[in-house]
This record gives sequence, structure tokens and C-alpha cells, in this order.
Amino acid sequence: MNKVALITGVTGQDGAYLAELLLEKGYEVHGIKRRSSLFNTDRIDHLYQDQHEDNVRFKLHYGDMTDSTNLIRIVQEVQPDEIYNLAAMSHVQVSFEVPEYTANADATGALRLLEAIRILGLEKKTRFYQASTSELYGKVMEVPQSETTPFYPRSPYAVAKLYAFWIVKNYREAYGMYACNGILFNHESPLRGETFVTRKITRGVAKIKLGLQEKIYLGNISAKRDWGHAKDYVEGMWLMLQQEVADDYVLATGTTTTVRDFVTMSFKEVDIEIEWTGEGVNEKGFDKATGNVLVEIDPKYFRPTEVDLLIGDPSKAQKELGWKHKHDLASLCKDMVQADMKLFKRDEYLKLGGHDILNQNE
Ligand code: NDP
Ligand code: GDR
Repeated sequence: MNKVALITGVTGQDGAYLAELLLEKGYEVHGIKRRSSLFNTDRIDHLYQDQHEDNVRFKLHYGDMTDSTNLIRIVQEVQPDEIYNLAAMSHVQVSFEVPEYTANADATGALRLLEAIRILGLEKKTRFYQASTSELYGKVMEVPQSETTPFYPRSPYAVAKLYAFWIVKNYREAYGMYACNGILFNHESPLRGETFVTRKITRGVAKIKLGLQEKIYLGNISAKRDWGHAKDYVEGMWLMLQQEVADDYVLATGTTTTVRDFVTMSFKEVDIEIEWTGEGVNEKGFDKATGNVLVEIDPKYFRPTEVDLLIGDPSKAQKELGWKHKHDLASLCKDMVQADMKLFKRDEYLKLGGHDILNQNE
């Protein structure tokens, strides 16, 4: 019998990589997607299987983390061996704009799923993974940050995720459920959402290189993050649910880099050397060869409270799960810039008269 997994947030970056991984491992994979006025399944379209065929192993259900009856019905129908709760309003800055919704989806949403498991009497059958985050550490209390570092969340997103962290731990202790928190540090990929800083940068770099954009506007470029590749991190999520005893684990690379250095690295991938001048909001990055300013600061991207430095200590996951990241930041950056160059080549072609060329050929 194939194992059955249910993934919330299957249309997101991690959901797509995890669904792919579990299908490769022979699982039957169910995903929850939200109704949207446009198609929102771009990241998983390659996994789609015609639902009329026999032995379909990838199925989607409409649902929402704010709707408990819907979640109970899906869990009842799917009877999952494993639930991966990846759905969330996951943008830290946006959470300052929609704090109540963020709490509803990210904090109470996790509770709704745990309760669905209880209500349906699946506590002994269904294992639960919660997408916890390095944002829980927030204000720097110690470095590197590990499973024992105290939390000090610095955004409505992080505060909502703090509730989810503790409710998962509480249900594990109260009801003996196999429930884990993966405290994951930032992980990126060519599938990363376009408004997270790495993807915003690699898209901007590709567009600038192809003559489709003049400059990139950023916020706090002195922030430091421990960036890994999403592909490595979904493997860690799966490993957490395959142990004898449920526990919480940090996944990280153990190295940290400023946003500024990520910008410099990304431009280097397209043979542009960036030099930095000025300070604070007046800091600028310019092309050493042409003198053109390619990066400027826009204070609108500053957050009311910031997380200045994240650097994780993944030694518990390495020791107990045998997990280790395979991609370093240089290869991640290259992967993302190359993918965005490929993506925007078509736009360059259209800008250079591709429409006319196409029309002439008709
Ligand atoms: P994404 O933003 O790419 O994906 C989030 C997913 O959640 C999307 O599928 C989205 O649907 C779905 N979603 C959002 N709100 C709801 C809702 N109310 N009901 C149902 N589904 C909803 O995030 P990532 O893939 O990057 O991250 C996955 C999880 O891991 C998130 O919980 C995030 O907070 C957490 N995390 C991420 C880290 C990272 O660096 N990527 C690090 C640590 C934790 P739609 O496509 O319709 O928007
Ligand atoms: P983060 O990721 O907040 O760490 O949350 P993000 O890429 O949004 O920001 C990283 C750092 O870059 C700074 N920054 C900017 N950020 C964005 N988005 N846009 C900008 O223009 C910009 N300029 C500078 C930010 O201030 C910040 O310091 C991600 C999400 O995936 C969360 O869901 C997850 O929990 C954490 O990672 C771990």
C-alpha cells in the first residue's frame, strides 16, 4: 500500500518541491489549493495527472486554512498517514498590513488541522509536520540559533508562527500525537515567490541584463540571512516524519550573507561588477563598467521591526536525521539567475520586435 500524504500550501514553493519528492517516493499525494480567479497551479502543473486515468497518485482539493469544516472534510476523505502543513500567509512585511488574517491562517490554521486529526480519531495514524520558521528567533538573542535558542518574534507573521509552534508541541505532549516543528531558515529556488528578496533580486538582475528594467529598489540590504535551497529542505521535512519519536529540528546551512552581498553575487552571474557608495537610504549600487546606478534604497521596503541576523545551527538534524544541505549559496544564486534569464528572454525578444517578426511570418 502506498503511503498517503496531505500537503497544505501545495501551490507554493515548498509545496511543489515536496509533492515532487513524495511522488518520487511512491506516495499518493493530496494537496489543498485555494480557489483563485486565475490559475494558481503553475508550480505543480508538471505533476498533474489526468484524473480519469487509473492509479492517479496526485490529487488536488479546494480548501482554505481559515475554514475548519473544509479541513475536517478533506482530512476525513483523504485519511492521510502524513500531513505537511505548509500553507501560510508567508510574507513577513505583508503580515504588518494584514495581521489579523495572518493570525487566522498561520496560527489558528495550524490548530484547525490538529483538531481535525483529533476529531476524526486519527491521533495514532496521522503524522504532522508544521512549517515553523527561523523568524521565531527574531531579535538576536544568540548566534548561531539552535533548537534551544529563546524566541523573540518581530512581526505579526512570526508571532502567529509562534502560536503554531507551541500548539504543535502541546498537542504532541497532551495527546501523544506524532507532530514535529521544522524550524527552517530561509530557503529559496527558481520557484521562490517574486516578492521575496532573493527572487526580486534575481528577476531584477535578469531584466536589467536584458534591457527590460533600469534598476532595483530594495529596503534593508544590511540584513543577514542563512539562505539554502528549497529542494534540500523538503527532504528534511520528510525525514522529520520518518523517525521513531517526534521532535523539533532546525534546518539551515550554518552560513550567513547580507542582502547586499547577494545582490553583488547575482550581478556577477551576468558579468556585471557592482560597486557600492553612500550609506543608509543613500546607499547605491552602480555598474563599475558604465557608472549606471542599478540598485537604490526605497524606505518603503523597511519593516517596522526587522530581524537583523539569522544564522542556524543544523547539527541536531545532521546527527539525528542524517540531513545535510547539498547546495551552497553560490550554486543557488546561479540556479536562480539562470532560470530568470531564461524566463525573460522571451520578453526581450518581444521588445526587440518579436511581435513584428511573428506577424511577418504569418
Ligand atoms: P509560499 O508563500 O510560496 O506558499 C504558501 C502556500 O500557502 C501557497 O500555496 C498559498 O496558496 C498557501 N496559502 C496561503 N494562505 C492560505 C490559506 N488561507 N489557505 C490555504 N492555503 C493558503 O511559501 P513557501 O513555500 O516559501 O513556504 C512554505 C511554508 O514554510 C510557509 O508556511 C512558510 O511560512 C514556511 N517557511 C518558509 C520558509 C522559506 O524560506 N521559504 C522558511 C521557514 C518557514 P496560493 O498559492 O493560493 O497563494
Ligand atoms: P524573510 O524573507 O523576511 O526573511 O522571510 P524576505 O526575502 O522577504 O526578506 C529577507 C530580508 O531582506 C530584506 N529586504 C527585502 N525584503 C523584501 N522582501 N523586499 C525588499 O525589497 C527587500 N530589501 C531588503 C528584508 O528586510 C529581510 O531582512 C522569509 C519568508 O519565506 C518567511 O515565510 C520565512 O519564515 C522566513 O523567510 C524564514
